[in-house]
Amino acid sequence: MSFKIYSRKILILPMVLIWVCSCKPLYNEVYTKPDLVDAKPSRTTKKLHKKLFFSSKKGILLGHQDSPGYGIGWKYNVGSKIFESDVQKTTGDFPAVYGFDLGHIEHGLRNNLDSLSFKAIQEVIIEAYSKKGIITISWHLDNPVTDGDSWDVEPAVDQILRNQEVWKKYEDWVGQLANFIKSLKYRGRPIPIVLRPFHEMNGDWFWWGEASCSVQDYISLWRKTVTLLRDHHDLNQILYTYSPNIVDSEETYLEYYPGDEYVDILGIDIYDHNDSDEYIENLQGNIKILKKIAADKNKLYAFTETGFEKIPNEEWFTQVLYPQIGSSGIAWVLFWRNANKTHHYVPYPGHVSGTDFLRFSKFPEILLLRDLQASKKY
Ligand code: BMA
Repeated sequence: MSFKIYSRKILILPMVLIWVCSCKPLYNEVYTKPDLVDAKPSRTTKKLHKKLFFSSKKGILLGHQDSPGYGIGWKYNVGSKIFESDVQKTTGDFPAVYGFDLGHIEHGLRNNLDSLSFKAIQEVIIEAYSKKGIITISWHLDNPVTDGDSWDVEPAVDQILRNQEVWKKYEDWVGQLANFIKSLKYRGRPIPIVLRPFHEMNGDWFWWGEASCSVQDYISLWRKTVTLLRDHHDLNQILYTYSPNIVDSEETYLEYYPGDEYVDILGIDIYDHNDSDEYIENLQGNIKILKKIAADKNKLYAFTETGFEKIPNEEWFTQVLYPQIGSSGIAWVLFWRNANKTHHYVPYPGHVSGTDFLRFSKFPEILLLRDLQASKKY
């Protein structure tokens, strides 16, 4: 090796190092094969994970619950194939992420718990996916012991795990869920979904919550549910997301954590209830916690539910939310559903926060459907 070449290498090496370090993201920018909950994920699922990885380097995907299902003053008609969204009506573009809830699928009913038909959900999911949208599903299932709803906090997890009859019933319910997920296909291929089971477990309002079951039982329920979906029903199109409600430390975040091999994405649900600084403080603290754990575990992280009901603060999106999440590395933010004029989380035409939401949607880090459609990488 001549001295000339050697010295050139000496010069190049530090420059490369400086360049690499200056681009260093929150965690490894190079996409390495992830250890997913499913060791044999469908090709579409692998693609989805990769897409979320690269889009999260660019910005945060805007999501909305039930977006093409209904909005203020309109509802999707089965068979119509008319794709609408209050997000589109106020920003000119559709959401990148589409949330749906499968509560009541367990009973084989026609409609979900919010009166949206499963047929409608199936049709709009296929349509959203065909447009390059990302699908996330939650499940507000009823209490299998009392047949009350998700908010019936009568203990049930203990019995699911230890009472044969209740276990059998639960198994059947998961079977109904699995059948619906299996029906989600596009061009013959499975539509990948981000599943967010048993969310907000550290709150006391669901039967799988802290007031109604032990940590160990919660973890067993999660693991058994994954095993049923993945191994018994052979569903290979799911990324599993763990979504506690606000936490105050890394320890509390991980209290109910089912384990690295049972979770693909780390989520958090936080709402603004009173337009005070509390929400901002909660976001700052919780995003820091989420980022730290995600970096340690090398997992993606997302803001799996948020919003300010009715959005009475006309600058909430740009002044309250955006400064906290803009450069957070969060993969997506999901606003809750637009049920009616007293229960909605994104503006509709004529809404007092419409202009602000439009401004929010135009920030370069806020990614909508067209951004997904335009990118080759995600
Ligand atoms: C809650 C409310 C309820 C709804 C439930 C499940 O936050 O929106 O009206 O039934 O989510 O979607």
